[in-house]
This record gives sequence, C-alpha cells and structure tokens, in this order.
Amino acid sequence: QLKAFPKDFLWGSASAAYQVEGAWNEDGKGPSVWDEFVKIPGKTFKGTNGELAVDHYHRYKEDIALMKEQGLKAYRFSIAWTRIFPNGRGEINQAGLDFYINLVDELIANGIEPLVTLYHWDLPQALQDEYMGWESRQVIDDFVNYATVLFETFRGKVKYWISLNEQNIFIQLGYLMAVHPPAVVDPKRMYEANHIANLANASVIKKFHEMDMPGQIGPSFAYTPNYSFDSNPLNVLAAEDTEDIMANFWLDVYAWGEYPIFAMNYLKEQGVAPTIEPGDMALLKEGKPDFLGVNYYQTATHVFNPLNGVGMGKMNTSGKKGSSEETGMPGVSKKVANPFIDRTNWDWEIDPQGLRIALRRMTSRYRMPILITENGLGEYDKITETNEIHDDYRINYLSSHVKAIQEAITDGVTVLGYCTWSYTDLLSWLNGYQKRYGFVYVDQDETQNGSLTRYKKDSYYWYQNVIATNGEE
Ligand code: BGP
Repeated sequence: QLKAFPKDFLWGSASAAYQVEGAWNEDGKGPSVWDEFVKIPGKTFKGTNGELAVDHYHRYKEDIALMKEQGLKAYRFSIAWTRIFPNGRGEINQAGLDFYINLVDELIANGIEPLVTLYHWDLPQALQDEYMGWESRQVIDDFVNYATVLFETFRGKVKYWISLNEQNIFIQLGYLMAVHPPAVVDPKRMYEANHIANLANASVIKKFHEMDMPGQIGPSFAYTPNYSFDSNPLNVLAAEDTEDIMANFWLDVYAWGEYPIFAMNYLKEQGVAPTIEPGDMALLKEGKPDFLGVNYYQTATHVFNPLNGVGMGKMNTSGKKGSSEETGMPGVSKKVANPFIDRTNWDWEIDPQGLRIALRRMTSRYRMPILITENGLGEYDKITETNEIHDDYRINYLSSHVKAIQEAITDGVTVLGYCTWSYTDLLSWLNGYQKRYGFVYVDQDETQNGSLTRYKKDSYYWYQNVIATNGEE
C-alpha cells in the first residue's frame, strides 16, 4: 500500500535565468561568464546562446498565467547576479532587482510558491576578470553580499531558497571537461575552486540563519547514483569509490561539513587535494542547510578501470543516440551501458527506480528533508499542423518518476516537493533549443528562429491532473 503525497506537497517546475530570460543586456544588466562564453566559436550547439532565449524577461506574465491555469504550486527560477550587481558588487541596479520583485509578486498573486535559486552558473564576468571568480576567496564575500540583498528584499515572501545549483556540475564541466566557462582542464584548480565554492555555500547558509530568515535554504546537487555492473567485487568496489568521489564528496560537505575519507585520500594520491585553511572546516559545519536539493536525471553503471584505462570522454551534445565517448577515472572506474536501462537520444539513462534509490541513499546517510529541484526528459518534440505536441515519452518518463517518489515516501523518505525540468522549453546549455524539456512548447528552432509563441504539450495536461489529484493521477 503506497502512502499518499503530503497535503502541502510542492508540485513545481523549474528554470534558470540564462536559459529562459533573454534580455541579456537590458535594464543595466552586466555580462556574465555565460554571456561571454557563448561568443567563443564552437562552444555551444551551432552557436546557440541565451541572448534572447525564450524571452521570459518580457513574457513572464504570460508564462505565469499558463502556470496558474495548470494549477502549478511552485515555480523554481534563478536570479541573475549580473542584473542585481552588473559588476558583481557595488551599487545595486534597481531596474534589475525590480524585475524579480515583479516576478515574485506575480507568482504570489497567482498562488504559486516561488523557489529561488541564488546561483545557476551565471557568474559576473567582472569577477572572473578581476580575481578568477571561484578560484579566489574574494568571491565568498561578494556572494554573501549579493545574497544578503535578496534575503532582505524577499524576506517573508520567498520561503524556499537554493544556494548553489549543481556545484558538482559547474565545477567539473568548467575546470575538468572544459565545456563550461572558464573551460580549463586542471584538476588541481578544480578542487581548489570547489573548496571555495563550498565555503561560499556554507557562508550564505550561515548568513540566512543569522538573519533569522523565515523559510528554508539548501543547495541543489546533481546526483547520479552509481551502480556496479555486476557482482564482481572489483566492480562493486569501483562503484563505491565512484560514489565517494562523485557524490559523497559534495553531499557529505553540505550535510556534515566533512570531506569523505576515501575520496580525499584519492585526491591526495593524485596531488590535487584542496588547500584547507584554519577555520575552513568549522565554517563548513556552521553552514548546515535545512534541506538537500537534488537534481535527478539518471544513474551510472561501472566496472573497474585500471590506471592506464580510459579517462574523461566527450559527452553527447549532438542528440545522436550512442555518440557519447567512453568515460572513466583511471584507477577507479569506467562507465558501461546498463543492459536493463534504455537511454535518451542524448544517451542519458532512463531509470525511475534510480530516483527512489537516490532518495533512499540520501536519507539513510543524512536524514534530512529532500527537495527534488529538477527531474525531466530532454527530447526532440514535434508540433502538429494543429499545434499539438504529443509527448507521451515525456509523460511516461515523468509519471514513472512520480511513482518512484511515492514509493520512496512510502519507504520513509521526507520529500518537500518535486520540480520538473523545465516549465517552458528553454536553452539547453550545450545542446541548444532542439533538446526540449518543457510542459510548454516554445516556437524556437535550432537556429534560434521562431515566433516564441507558447503551446501546451500533452504533458502540460497530464501534470495538471497530477497536481489536481495530488499525485494519484
Ligand atoms: C541540469 C541543469 C539545468 C539543465 C538540466 C538539463 O544540469 O541544472 O540547468 O540544463 O541539467 O541539462 P541539459 O540542458 O544539458 O540537457
């Protein structure tokens, strides 16, 4: 017998500033690292960027009207730091702040709970130029200062805050795989920047609590649970080591203020462990979040990988199934296909049980409430001549994941809410506009040409019913 979803469960959906807003240089906004990065030829799919995106900046009322009609309970969005502080700090740009004041007011007026992400990857370029962004401890004060303005502005109005979105992703893709800014391959710099991001995250959470803010705050972690390919103990150990290096390495810090033992030893052996200064570990413990946010898309299955084995491969950003390269950590593990699991056209494994496993692992290790801040299916969608979008594949994906959440709740996990990725279609950082996630189709083709007209997909109506029945469908 499955337990029912809690009465006040936050049925939500999510987006991020750079991926939806557009208006990249309007009303005093300064450039972010992404505004600059997309100008480098070859960095994104066919040169797509978020300069116009889906023009949510000018169309937010229309988008919120669609949310209201659907019955959406919560909308997660991110604030662009460069709208508030065009150069990262200094004078507040009131016009930029006003946009978010209006957005939050409009959501609340329509009965939708705003869930605000402080940082979804769009670091002010000025701070990158001045002191190398996340590589300098100066970023900690600047981030706290920026967040404090938002806490003061939205005190009492915004009850759920996400500190950093997917620190594990922006750090690894930025400093190891070189596909996000600042696009370098340097593990030592990566772990240093990551440690500083941990300190910034803890500092902002600590500040939130010191200010006695009504509400809750936590980071969003991109959790890909790791499986062993089989019962060969070598492979089982490989999967456990991967879990330590790729997941516990962030989650243990958020929840406990400690780095996991095996992962840290591995980094020391590689000569890439971060520099820990006196006071750092105490600060990490003081910045304890109220919940853990999790972005769940897929699982990964591993075998042992010898020291001379495969390293970091290229990921599939083309949308051609099977085009991703082999990837692994020499001396630890290598990712292999899981014979029980199908994949998307971008080679992301579709594994609803993996979400239940993720929620249970996080709960048994940390015993904290969990907010699912992202989950969804990126696929090609077709619009018919009568403007319908029959995305049954997305409905299947989401509905099997909703079921897995209910199973996890029945198992004893505390889940505050569920945000699908994404509300409208939007820019996929590296995959352009052809990889769609939304309930709402946006007329924007892969060469960024389109009317930006919104159309409801079949999944829009499906979720409307999920919300109306509190998950019973
Ligand atoms: C997460 C990000 C989102 C979003 C999503 C889908 O990592 O937080 O911003 O983009 O993944 O990823 P993609 O666009 O690469 O398919």
